Amino acid sequence: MHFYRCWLENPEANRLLHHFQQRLRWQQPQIRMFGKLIKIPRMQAWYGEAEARYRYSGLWLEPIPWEPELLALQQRLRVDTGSCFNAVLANWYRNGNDSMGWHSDDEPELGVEPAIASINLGASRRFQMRHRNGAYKFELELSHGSLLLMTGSTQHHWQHAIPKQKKVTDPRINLTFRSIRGDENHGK
Ligand SMILES: O=C(O)CCC(=O)C(=O)O
Ligand SMILES: [Mn+2]
Repeated sequence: MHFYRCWLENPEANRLLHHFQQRLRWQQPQIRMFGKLIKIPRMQAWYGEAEARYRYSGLWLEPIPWEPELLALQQRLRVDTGSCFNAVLANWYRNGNDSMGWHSDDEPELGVEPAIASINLGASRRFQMRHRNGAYKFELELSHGSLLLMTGSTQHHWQHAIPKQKKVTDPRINLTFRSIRGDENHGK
């Protein structure tokens, strides 16, 4: 795992935060939890190449074709990380009441040791990580303009979460770039 605190300069990060808040096609899908349908506690949008269909918390997401600023970030990530991502899940936490529960990004569509590049814009939020064996837990502060790169066996051994932070009033956008394998590769 690598963390780059100042991957984007402040003026660019500010511009992108406003751009994505206004321009992405945000939705608040429902998921089934304990037999009930509930809205996820944040807004979400899935962009990328046509083959990048993704199952996330039991939802099938059809990608919206790349938006120019998302594509520009994808190209920058290819240069900086060497990974070629074909899709991005955008999460908009409107304030500290929005959150994401414990999970790992280990869906079969992502392959065995997925690289995931996570860009942060807006309010700083706590990113918690816990080892599956229960022995270790730590957290990072994901600040405006930072990049978190998760690679190798991270998703296999660790879960992560964004807890609610009642005192946070500002919005945050997180972009997790992923590489989804097409249907023909599933199960191999
Ligand atoms: O908002 C974040 O930093 C985490 C997002 C995340 O874990 C995900 O989209 O799978
Ligand atoms: Mn995740």
